[in-house]
Formats: sequence, C-alpha cells, structure tokens
Amino acid sequence: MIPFDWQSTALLVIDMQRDFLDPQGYAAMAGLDVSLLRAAIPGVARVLAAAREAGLLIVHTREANAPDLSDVPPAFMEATRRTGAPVGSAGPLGRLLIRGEFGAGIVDELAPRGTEIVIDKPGFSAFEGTALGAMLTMRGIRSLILCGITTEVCVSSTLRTAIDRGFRCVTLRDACASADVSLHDAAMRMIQVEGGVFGLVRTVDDAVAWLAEV
Ligand code: C5J
Repeated sequence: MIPFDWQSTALLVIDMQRDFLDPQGYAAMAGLDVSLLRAAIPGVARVLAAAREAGLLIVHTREANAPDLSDVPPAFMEATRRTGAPVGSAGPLGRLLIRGEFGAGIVDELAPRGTEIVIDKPGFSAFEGTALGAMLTMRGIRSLILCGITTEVCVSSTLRTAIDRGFRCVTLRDACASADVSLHDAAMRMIQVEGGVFGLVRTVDDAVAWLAEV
C-alpha cells in the first residue's frame, strides 16, 4: 500500500492547467495530443476528492512565467519557438504559460479550494525558483504523493528534486499522463529502476484506499 504517515504527507497536483489540457491552450498549439493529457483528469479528481476528505495537505502547481519572460528557462524558450508556440505569445486563452492569464489557470474540474496551496513555478521542477520546499518543511511534510502532467517533464523533474531533497515519494501512474504514452510508461519504469530509486509507483485505487483509512 502506501507506507506513509498521513500527517506528514502532502498531495502534489502538478500543472493541471488549461494551457496543457484545453484544446486551445499551449500544448495543443505546440502540437501535443491534448486528449491523451486529459486522461489524467479523472484520476486526479478522484485522489483530490479523497485527499480533501482525509484532510491531507494539498498543493497545486502551475507552470506560469513572468509577463516580461525574465524567468523562462532559455532552453524552454527556444524549444517552444521551435514548436511554433513560444512562451508568452498570444493564444485564444491569453499569452501562453504566463502568470495570471486564463490559460495558466487550473481546469475547472480540479479548481483549488481556499485552504489549498497554489504555487506558480517558472520551470519544470516545482522546487526550482519557488517556496515549495520551505512551505513543506514548515508544515512538517516528509512524504509526497505526486500526480499531474506531463509525466516525463514536470512530474519527473519535480519527483527527482523531491527525492534529492529527502522526501519519500509515491507517484500515481493513472493520475499522470503524457501526450506520448511510451514516455509515460518509460517514466514509470525509470522510477522503479534499481529497486525504486525515485520511490514507489502506485494507482489511484491504492491512494484512495489508503486515504480512506487515515
Ligand atoms: C511541459 C509540464 N511539458 N508541465 N510542462 O512543458 O510538463
């Protein structure tokens, strides 16, 4: 099951934003198959509901950059230019991946509630350039349950930093998604390499069953 003490565990919901999930957002403009990314929504909704019921600390992240683009990692800026959907350019949901724009918001189905933490992050790992680490430490959090998108980019980057920072982690395979299913599967296998160097992989059912008992 999930070998964590619930009082020192947080649910981390990564980048479930319109820019990745809406057919008019950044990911669609960059040529990604948004329908595959949307496959994460039901699983995230289920674990979110169970975590709320159990009173777990919940943190949502958004990949959202400064309007003047000063915090966009150069490699990402260049990559998004190559795909034809540069960060900060105009789209139907507002400027792509920019803080405060409609597209940078979390989809309505998973909208954060008042007591939940929402963190804007300029890069891929939710720990980079944010107060996430300090916030978790202040609240006595030592374990994380991770879900969200994309599996191979922001979920993986965040997971790897969390592991390096000493957090114990469970990643929920059916509450993460990629626009390339083979990358999702490979990322899940990488977590479990060498006995599980990046923690455990579990399902939403596992998490919901665990949360029902806390
Ligand atoms: C990407 C993310 N893929 N949230 N961001 O650019 O994974």
